[in-house]
Parts: sequence; C-alpha cells; structure tokens
Amino acid sequence: MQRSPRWRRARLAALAAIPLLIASTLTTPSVSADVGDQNGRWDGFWGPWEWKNQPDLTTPVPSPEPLGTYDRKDFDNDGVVNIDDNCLLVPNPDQQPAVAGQSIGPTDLVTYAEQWKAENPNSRFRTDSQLGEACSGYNKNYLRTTKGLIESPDEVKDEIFKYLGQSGPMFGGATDPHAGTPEYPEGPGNWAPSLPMCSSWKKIAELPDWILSGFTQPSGTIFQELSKFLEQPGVSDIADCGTGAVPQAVEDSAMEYWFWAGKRLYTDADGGKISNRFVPFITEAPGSQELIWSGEIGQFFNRLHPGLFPLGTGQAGMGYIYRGKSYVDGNDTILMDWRGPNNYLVGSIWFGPSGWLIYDECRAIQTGVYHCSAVLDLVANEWTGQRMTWNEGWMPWVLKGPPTREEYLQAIRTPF
Ligand SMILES: [Ca+2]
Ligand SMILES: [Ca+2]
Repeated sequence: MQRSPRWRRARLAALAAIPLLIASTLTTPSVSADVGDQNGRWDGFWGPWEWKNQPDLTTPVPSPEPLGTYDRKDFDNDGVVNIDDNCLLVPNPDQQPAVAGQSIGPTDLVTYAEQWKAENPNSRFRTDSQLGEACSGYNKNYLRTTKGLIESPDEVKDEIFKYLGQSGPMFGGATDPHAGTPEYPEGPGNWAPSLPMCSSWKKIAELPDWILSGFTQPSGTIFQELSKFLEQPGVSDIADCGTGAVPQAVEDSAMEYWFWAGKRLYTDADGGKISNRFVPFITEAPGSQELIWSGEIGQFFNRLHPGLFPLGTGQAGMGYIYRGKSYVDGNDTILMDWRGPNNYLVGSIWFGPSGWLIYDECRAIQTGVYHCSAVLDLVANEWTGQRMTWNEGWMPWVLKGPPTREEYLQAIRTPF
C-alpha cells in the first residue's frame, strides 16, 4: 500500500516515542559503570577486557554450523534459488545483470568489498558487478535489498544471517589515524543509516518474562501468551515485526523524525571503531560540534546523560569493531563490542539486572548493505548464574549513497 507523505507525517509522535523510550532504557546505563577498560582489567561480568577479545556472554559461541544449508532455498520466492540469485532478497526472475559502472559508494568500502571477495571467492557475499540490476546501484536499487531484508519473516532473517555465514568486508571510513587501536576516532567516517526493528514478539516477550520469573527463565508468564496473540493470523497483519502496520508506522516515525541509530564507521580492512549517532538531526547538524557539543551546553548534556553523550561531543558512544565468532551459528562475523573505548552500553540498569552488555553482529549481503543484529547480555546475578542473552532485534545498515531519510523510507515502503 502506498502511503502519502501527509499520512506519514500525521502519525502520532507518540508512536515513535514508545520504542525510543524502550530503547533508551535498554541502551543507557543508569550508572556510569567502572567495569573494564582497554588495559586488560577485569570488567566484572564479561571477563578480562582486552582489545579484540570476544565477549564472554551467557550463551557460549556454538560449534560452527556447516555452510550451504540454505543455498537451495529461495528467500525472495522469485523462482531462483539463493545460491544462484543475483539479488538475494529482491524478486527478479529475469536476473537482469547489473549494468557496468554502477559501483557507487565510499571508495574504501568498495575497495574492501572487492578485496574481500577476491580472497573469499566462494562466499555468498556479492560485489557490485555480481549483482542483478534489481538490487544494484542503478536507481539506488540496493535500497531494495534492505526492503527485502526488513520484510522477510522473522525466522527467515535468522536464516539469511546463517546463509551468509561469513563476515564479509569491513565498512571503511578509517580516516581515524588510530584505526585498529583503542583510541577515539577522528574524522567523518562512513555513514550508515539503520532502522532497528523488533526481532519477533516471541523474542521481545522473553525479557519481561525473564524478569517476572525472578530472572530464571525467558518464558512462562503472560508475555509469551501476548506474543502468541500478536503473531496469530489476522493480528500479525497489524503487529508483525517486519510487515505489520503498527511496527512499520513506528519505524517510519523513528526514521523520519529521529533517523534513529545512525552509525559512523571507522574501519580499515580488519576493523576499527563505531560511533552511535543518536538523534542525529542534532548530532549530525552542521556546526553542532562547535556550537553545542564542545561548549557548555554539550557539557550539560554530558552530565545529564553520559550514556548518550559520553564525550560531551557529537560523538555519541563508541564501540570496537573486529572479526569474531557469531553467537548465532559459530561462524565468522563482524563483531561490535560496546565496551570500548569508554564502556558505553555497559553498566547497571534500574529494574533488577545488575549488569548488561550490548554487542552487535553484522554480515555483508552485498557491497554496502549489511544484515546486523542487536543482542544484549543481561546479568541479574553473576554468582547464581542468572544471566540471559537476548536478541533484541535486527538492523539493516546501508553504507552506499548514503540515502537521505526520504529516499530510504520511500525505497523500503514502495512495493516490489
Ligand atoms: Ca530467489
Ligand atoms: Ca532475486
């Protein structure tokens, strides 16, 4: 269904406020935790902290799953099986190839993509020249891969991640002279708009269920029943995480008014750093660095909300990026560890759990388009083992273009 801009604008701002409130609660340490630094100190919950150490989460890294399980499936139902499809998530039965010369995007991103593919020729990742027109640089059709990802059923999002099976190339943007070292970044980096979405109502229900059960099990209370109700036929048309009208309205509002969860990436071919850009219409505004964040107002925000603005600058939270092993399937992944350099997204929260850590995982689908998850490890009591790893949601990232908010929204809401 096509929606008019007026219809979009008419949505209640309150709709956007709901997930923002939830996400703000989940992504903001209420206590500036003294846990972990880049010098190998014990961080209290997740083991000795060392740059590039895989976080020691509640759920251990599983044994690697064999690749190829999903090669003969057809994620986009266009009659071409995944392994042969030149647009994995965009229906294109004609398989019209990309027109030469459509490779766009930050130069280093494209370079890393070509290099990585040359080193991993049998990977499922595709470079620009290997794509079909339907998801290539032509007419910014790469945004349609993002649309396909968003609208894939929840269980298929998991399968897509497993199908990819390898990290793929890094994001580029390493104008940071300290890329790959535990220092703060400098320079603009590469920009990635992203649109967080709930993973599934069943997953969402695990958190309140876990709390209500006394931090023992992620099931068994009323929220699982509520999630079953939300996912039954008829109701899911409205409520489904990927395609339901209400979640889409919330996502649209979040993207339109907040451009929620934009990222700045600073990686060389092996890794580097990431900066979250909450409320980027403020943090990304020209001159904001000088006018707001470096001055008294910025310092006020810093004291008010150290989780969001830890540096008192437009940099809103830093994490490290490196290659690691996935907690989903044990295979290679791009790992984002929010413990460093300033322990962002690590700390205590107010409603019971005594500690928590966010890590993200990403795998590249095609040049500049990434399939990312957001996962929290929650610790209610380290000593009694009351811990839970919780898949909060999925986040498609786009680094090509980059698209404006309007382009992004139009692309993901225009029917194939
Ligand atoms: Ca297909
Ligand atoms: Ca296709």
